[in-house]
Amino acid sequence: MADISLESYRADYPDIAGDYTVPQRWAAYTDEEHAVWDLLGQRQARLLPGRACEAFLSGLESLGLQAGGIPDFERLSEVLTARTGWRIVAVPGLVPDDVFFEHLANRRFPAGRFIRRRDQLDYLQEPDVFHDVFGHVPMLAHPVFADYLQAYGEGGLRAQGLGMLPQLARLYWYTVEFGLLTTTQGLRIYGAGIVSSASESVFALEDASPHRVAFALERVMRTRYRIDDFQQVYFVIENFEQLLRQTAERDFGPVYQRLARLDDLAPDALAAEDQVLHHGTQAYARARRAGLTGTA
Ligand code: HBI
Ligand code: FE
Repeated sequence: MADISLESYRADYPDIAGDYTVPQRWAAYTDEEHAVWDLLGQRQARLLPGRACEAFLSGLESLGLQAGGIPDFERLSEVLTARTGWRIVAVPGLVPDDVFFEHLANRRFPAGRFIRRRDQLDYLQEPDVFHDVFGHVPMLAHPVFADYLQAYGEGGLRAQGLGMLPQLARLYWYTVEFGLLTTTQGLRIYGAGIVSSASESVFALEDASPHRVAFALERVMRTRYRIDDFQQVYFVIENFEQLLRQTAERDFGPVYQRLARLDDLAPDALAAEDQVLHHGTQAYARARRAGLTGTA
């Protein structure tokens, strides 16, 4: 794991604060950086109708995030605060878990300040401003999801010291980043990692390879994940109230006690109690292991 200490960031970000925030310095973005945003935004705007959920699409539209360059966090925060009380703060990249939880618990979403280069449009492990703002911020305009993300941050703060942070990170991963939602029109995406990726926006919904399994809190918290490729399983929620109920005010102590006695599940495993919506072929993952397909 890369060094994410304050000291190591200070070399490139001399004005980093104790909570890892930095000034966005919006005026310093180049025309090329704004053009990369617009290119990514326009590409996703074509793909997402009929794939992303209504809450995401209406947030994207009403916050004006599809084009017009990299947003100014100050102005964006004004609009968002009026809706749900959330603000966007700039950070250099990944921040430590406790810092991340503290921001979320206080309705501040930490967003990377930098943007990927034109030759990295499809693949990036570090969260940049396109992933963080285009991917995450539209959902923060949805009141129930906004409460869920705060509840996740509070749950993280409560869970510190229980030694179960990997399990909590899985909940974030399989909901906030890679979550799917049932609707009367079929499955829709709400996860930021999917909506900010052209290839995964199609794969997550339409490919036969990954499993699609009904969301269950402890099942999700047992499931390892991969950060370097498409997911092998997606978890499907019924609605955002379900997510909020499972997380808000929850005492994670008993959950963790039960989890401590259970083995972790591999990303492609199915469990006996799963409500399987689509039993994946895992053909994509198998081909990747055999080296048959290119890098996504
Ligand atoms: N930092 N900037 C940033 N963005 C994240 O999504 C993030 C992070 N630090 C920790 C983290 N996510 C997760 O691993 C936590 O949910 C545990
Ligand atoms: Fe993210």
